[in-house]
Amino acid sequence: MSDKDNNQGPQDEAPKGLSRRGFLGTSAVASAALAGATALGGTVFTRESWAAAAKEARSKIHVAPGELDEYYGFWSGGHQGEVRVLGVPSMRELMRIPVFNVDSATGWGLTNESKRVLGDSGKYLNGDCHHPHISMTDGKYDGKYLFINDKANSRVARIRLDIMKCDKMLTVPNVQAIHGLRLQKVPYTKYVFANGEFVIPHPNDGHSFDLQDKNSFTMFNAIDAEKMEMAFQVIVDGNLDNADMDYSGRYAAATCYNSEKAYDLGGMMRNERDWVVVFNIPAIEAAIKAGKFIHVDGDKTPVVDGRKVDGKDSPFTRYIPVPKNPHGLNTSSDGKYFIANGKLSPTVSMIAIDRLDDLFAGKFKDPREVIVAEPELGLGPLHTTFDGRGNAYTTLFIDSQVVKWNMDEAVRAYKGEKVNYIKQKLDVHYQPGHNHASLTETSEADGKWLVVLCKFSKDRFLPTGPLHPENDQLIDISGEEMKLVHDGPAFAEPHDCILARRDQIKTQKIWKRDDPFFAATVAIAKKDGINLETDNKVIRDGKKVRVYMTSMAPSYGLNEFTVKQGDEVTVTITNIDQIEDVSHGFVMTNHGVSMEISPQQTSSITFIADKPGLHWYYCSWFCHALHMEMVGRMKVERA
Ligand code: CUK
Ligand code: CUA
Ligand code: CA
Repeated sequence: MSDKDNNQGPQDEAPKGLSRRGFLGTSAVASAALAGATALGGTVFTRESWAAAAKEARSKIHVAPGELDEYYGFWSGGHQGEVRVLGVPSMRELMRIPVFNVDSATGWGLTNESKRVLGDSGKYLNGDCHHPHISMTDGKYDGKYLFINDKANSRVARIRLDIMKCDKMLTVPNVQAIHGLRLQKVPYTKYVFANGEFVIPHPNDGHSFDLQDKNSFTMFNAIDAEKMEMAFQVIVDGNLDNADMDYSGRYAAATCYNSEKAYDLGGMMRNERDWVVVFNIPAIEAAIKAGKFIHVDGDKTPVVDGRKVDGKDSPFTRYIPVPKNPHGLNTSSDGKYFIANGKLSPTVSMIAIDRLDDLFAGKFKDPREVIVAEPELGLGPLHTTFDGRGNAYTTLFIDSQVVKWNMDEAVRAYKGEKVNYIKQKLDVHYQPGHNHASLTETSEADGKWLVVLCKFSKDRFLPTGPLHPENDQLIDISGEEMKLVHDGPAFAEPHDCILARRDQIKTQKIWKRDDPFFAATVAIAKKDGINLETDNKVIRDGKKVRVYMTSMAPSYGLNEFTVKQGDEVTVTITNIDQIEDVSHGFVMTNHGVSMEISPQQTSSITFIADKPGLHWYYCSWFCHALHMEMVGRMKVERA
């Protein structure tokens, strides 16, 4: 075999036939092989079996030219701010959906349509997305929307999956850094739940910087998924990290790593235990319906207080102590457990959801009585995912492994039975954060694919200077044994991804003329008496000039238009092509103006014509053999 045949192996200096991990340190590979060997009855790789395994891996992920992937994958673009659409298992990138970033190709952040979605928050040019999630009905993906958080500017965005464009964005009031984001699964996604991560003083106006003060807190946020408006907020003790919801629609849960309300690392690690906070959604709704709510810092969102008073629980929350500084919170796809991942502790804590009614009813002396197992998995457990066959897969950040373990057996072991719940440990490359199995956060978890999002790629790819790509690895989990089948380099930094069956996502091939995405632009045209599908006209309105034109490959409806220096020019283009894939663009040279106009779409962009002279505009999407000739001129007369 050649080295590049070896999927887990070396591309350069390592001796032939040895994995690089083996080359770097025999201990790592030995322990992994041993872990594998114990679980799998002694698989020891030879040079020949590596080659065979690599060949088998290639055959599994190979999607031939013209063939389609089985799954859509939606990847968070991390602090790059976008959402990326991949095909799985090929791991080919299909599309990028700009959300919290500015995108030159589509004009996101530049066009009037996108600026309306961005609203006031459009002044920020950065974002940091972590958690993409698809709306559900009866615990299954309904393919309508994808929601994603922006930690950097405390926002939540919604993407319409029929057009794969962001159509709503909301800045969550009076919290800092929206991190954990999850959706109501049952009966349908009525609420988007979003965690405000950092504790801040209220009002945050500089009157105090004291986090121990009782007016310093953060909030758990519920957003109306359809309206994309705030539904309610819940004040909590400590801070909030990750979240999830159950399959009954009653309970949501979140991890807290800063129960100390500390300012720094040392302080945040002081307590031996932090907690999982569980929210009783019907109790919160009932209080709000009965008018028993407050307002925070002058905002109109109804707020209830979920903090303990003198050690006494509120009706809205329960705090379940878990080992210090937990991270991921995952609901098992069988609906039985909330699983809090230990991070600093080698364990995960399994909370029995069917004990939460009794917990809220005050039937337990110790809230930890809802914990039915705390299996020890390895170093640095961050996130857990499920195969629908009773197994869970947890990333071990420090060990650079994914551990497959059995949930029932972990519960039995906690009761004292002698059973080895660990099924397999697989090396991943390296330092994994999230992992995600196909359909895992729905009731249809199908146990086929596992994506592991590794924070470090080190030597897995051709070097790219000091900044390395991340490494999203694809693992086949359809059999007894996990098998690594693909390395996928990714740019900064997908925290999380989700997979949906391709039949669950239904997209439009061309725009509908009455699409709400550009309805406000259509309304302005209507006021100007313009028929967007036929008219090519310039409307002058004082210093404001509105230029309307059509586009049809390979020409614009207007070859030229004239304005005066200093005019505010709005160019509105309607692509009257009906043919799938014939997108046009509009770029005004030297004006920072660029946008996409796909078939039957209307797009508009506004700029100041501040330079007298002749300025060419051109089509930026290659639409026709005569695409280069799809041009026009803006004549700017001297003021
Ligand atoms: S967090 Cu990034 S690895 Cu934001 Cu879901 Cu755990
Ligand atoms: Cu139109 Cu290129
Ligand atoms: Ca802590």
